[in-house]
Amino acid sequence: QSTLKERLAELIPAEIENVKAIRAEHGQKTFGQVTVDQVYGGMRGLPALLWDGSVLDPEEGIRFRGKTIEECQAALPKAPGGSEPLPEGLFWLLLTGEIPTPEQVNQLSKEWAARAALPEFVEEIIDRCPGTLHPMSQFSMAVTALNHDSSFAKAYSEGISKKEYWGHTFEDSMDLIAKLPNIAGRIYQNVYGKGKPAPIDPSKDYSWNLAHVLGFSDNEAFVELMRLYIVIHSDHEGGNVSAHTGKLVGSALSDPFLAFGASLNGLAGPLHGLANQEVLVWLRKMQDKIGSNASDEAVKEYVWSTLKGGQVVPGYGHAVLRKTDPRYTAQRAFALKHLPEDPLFKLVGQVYNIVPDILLEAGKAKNPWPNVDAHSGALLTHYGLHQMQFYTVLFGVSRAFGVAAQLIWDRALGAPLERPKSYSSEAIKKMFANR
Ligand code: AMX
Repeated sequence: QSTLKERLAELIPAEIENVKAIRAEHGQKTFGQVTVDQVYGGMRGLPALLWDGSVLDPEEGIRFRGKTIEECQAALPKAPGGSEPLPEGLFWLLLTGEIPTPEQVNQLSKEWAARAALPEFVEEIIDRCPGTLHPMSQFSMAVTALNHDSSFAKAYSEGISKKEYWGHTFEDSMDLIAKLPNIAGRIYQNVYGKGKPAPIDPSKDYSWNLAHVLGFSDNEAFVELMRLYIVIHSDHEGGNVSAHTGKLVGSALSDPFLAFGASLNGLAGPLHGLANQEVLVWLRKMQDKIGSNASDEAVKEYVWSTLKGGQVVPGYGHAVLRKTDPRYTAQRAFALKHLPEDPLFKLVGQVYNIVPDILLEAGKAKNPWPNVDAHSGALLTHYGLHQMQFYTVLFGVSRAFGVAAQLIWDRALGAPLERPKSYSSEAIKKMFANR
């Protein structure tokens, strides 16, 4: 059976031809107009990027290589005795569009475990960070520092042909993904004062090892949660801040460590990945103010006070989605199976019944429904991972899968430097003065 790299090497020539054919036939056609409002409005809806791993439908949500989350749950290989898909298989799917065999997935688990060790100086960087430095800043620093051993950067400086870019990008991407559990584990154990992370077990899968370095691998349900968590957080098409940043920085031929380090800095923003931390902070503040088991009326009043204070309700709304995020629904299904009586899960459900109507009544948000971040913190808290500032790190570990897959394809397809056009307000005024 082929390895992932061998399979990719087989697929790349045909995809290069496919892209050539698309461009020959459709290259001069237009998607439609670009309005001045889109330039001022965060480029919402502007077709501008190629992204093969996943496509986001506003009504239906994400599909990974054409497959919904439920379809991935059904089709991707599972761990022995497990029922959630293994992220190893998802990475294979993102890269190739194909479902791997259990042996191929097993081989990826082994390869990642073999590549997991961190250079000593990276461990020292993490160890020297003050516990008060946000885990996401520590995370991006450590990932950026891995560029020290980048196969791509080394080969590029020695002079390689463009045809060889993807192979080195693949090697770096495999190293990147493989090393993330050790980085995350080290940050977690340092910040929360628990000693050093347990060693990676080469006989186990990636998610088990992630749970292990955090100190939760003896809870099989938590390990299953990590498998589902990584899969659903891995990729959300190309325009979101972390994905687009990785692609943009990679387009300068910065290696995958530099590119993904930049992604993480974007993910660390409260309107993006940090929202999973913000949701828990918000729920805890609510409980402090109105108590646990509060009435619907009290919750409504708290939601209104958030909006009246000029703040967003974290975990709700989305730049593309216009329905409940299927990533939220998948986590809800997990909670109903594993922790139906958990009080925080019940509060998340109560909030779900209340917030959309209020956001609709307030009349600003284009999407009143919950996104992925409205749910994840409650699940992590249930298993004892209650350190909210750490939540976005887990999002980051997952997001590497999607960003890395696209970086490899970008180099395989010879994607050029990104360089869109910007205008000043003065220039825009002049341009449209007589139109
Ligand atoms: N609570 C209150 N107001 C909200 C809101 C929310 N959850 N979602 C949107 N709005 C407001 C916006 O702030 C904006 O107000 P303004 O006109 O005064 O600037 C108005 O509604 C229109 O915004 P929009 O077009 O509906 O959303 P957007 O595409 O500009 O932004 C997002 C999308 C996610 C940033 C926004 O919905 C938000 O801030 N949500 C809360 C934070 C959050 O959950 N982020 C995580 C998103 C998922 C992820 O990336 N991990």
